[in-house]
Formats: sequence, C-alpha cells, structure tokens
Amino acid sequence: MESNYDSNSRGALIVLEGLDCCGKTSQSSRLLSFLEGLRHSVESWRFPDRNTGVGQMISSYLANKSQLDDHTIHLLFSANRWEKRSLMESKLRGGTTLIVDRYSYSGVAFSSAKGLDFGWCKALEMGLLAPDAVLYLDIPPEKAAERGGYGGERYEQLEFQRKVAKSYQILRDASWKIIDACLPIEDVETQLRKIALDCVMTCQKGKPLSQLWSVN
Ligand code: DGP
Repeated sequence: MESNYDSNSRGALIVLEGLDCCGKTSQSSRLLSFLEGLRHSVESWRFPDRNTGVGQMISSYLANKSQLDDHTIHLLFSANRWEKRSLMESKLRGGTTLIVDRYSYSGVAFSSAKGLDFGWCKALEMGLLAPDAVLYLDIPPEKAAERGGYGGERYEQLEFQRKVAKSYQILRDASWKIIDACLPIEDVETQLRKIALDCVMTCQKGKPLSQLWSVN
C-alpha cells in the first residue's frame, strides 16, 4: 500500500495578518479549536510574544509607557521573532502546526508605514521560516476603526492604518490568501478552515521548509 508518509512530514506554518481589529485573534482561536477537534497537533502563537524580556519592552512601548526610536523598536520586534525561530522550527519538524497571529509581514508593513526603509525592514527578517500560507484578513481601515477595542494602542489610528494597508499590498506573494474580513465571522471561519486544512495536509505529505523571503 502506498504511504503518504514522507521523512519531510511536518506541521504547517500558518500566519494570520491584517490591520488592527481585522478579527485575526478570534479567527486564530477558532482555527485552533477546529484543528484540535480533528486531532491535529496544533498550537496558537502570536507576535509580538509579550512574555519574553524583549516582548515586555515592546508591550510597554505599544501601551505608550515608554518611548523608543523607530529603528530601535523595529529591531526589538524583529528580535522577538528571531528569539522564537529555533523553537518554531523544532515544533514544525516535530509535526506540530503553528497558527501564528502576526509575523514578519506586520513587521515590514507597520515599520515602513512609519517611514522606515522597506528593504531595511525586510532584510532583518531574512532567514526566518517562510509561512506555508499567509491568511490576510482584508478590511478597509475605516471599517476596522468602527470595531470595538480600537484606539487603545499606539498604532491604532486611522491615518496610520491606511499607510499600513498600502504597505501590506506591496508584500503580497504567492503564499497569500486574501479573505474578506467584512463577511460574517462564520463565513470567514469557513474559508480559513478550508485553506488551513489543505495546507496542513500538504505539509504532512512532506513539503520542505523554506526561508523568508522565498515564494512558495
Ligand atoms: P497585536 O498584539 O496583534 O495587537 O499587535 C501589536 C501591534 O504591534 C499591532 O499594532 C501591530 C504592531 N506590530 C507587530 N509587529 C510589528 C513590527 O515588527 N514592527 C512594528 N513597528 N509594529 C509591529
């Protein structure tokens, strides 16, 4: 009997991206429950990871409790992703799928929207693991601003989010799936489930890991 097993069998790296208040966080937890329900080994991660020392500095900056030069805070965001790289790789190689709320794309989109050089922001992410799928929850900045909880943190300002949306557009590549985040929450969930499941299956059959910024 032909086996689907391959020595490259691994978990999938699935990233959710989008403007602030696009619904990523609730969709990440719904996706986690869905895949867990199918008995997949799966974890939910998020960046910034505010639990590390670096993450606490970022958290304080986002809450406007500390001031940092734009390049300095960007380096911290990037370091926060790098400090989790080896754990990420071992989880994936061990067969665990990771659903990651924000990743390098947020890094480049948010920092370049502040005026930092696009290429410089991208260069810092080179060598991090490339996602198998980027699920971009697409929402007009004006709609996101109408949602509850908006405005609490440093970057949650309409004019700034408009710039972030433009930067995200430049970053799109073949690994991106664009989902209309204005649809009812269940419809968004259905679309994400299908894409995520396809992705998990492909990685289970043996898909080599690649690094940013390669196109899958
Ligand atoms: P969240 O925990 O999803 O609310 O994200 C925190 C905020 O940080 C959000 O406004 C997006 C922003 N952000 C995430 N990664 C980066 C990064 O690498 N650089 C910058 N400048 N901002 C980021």
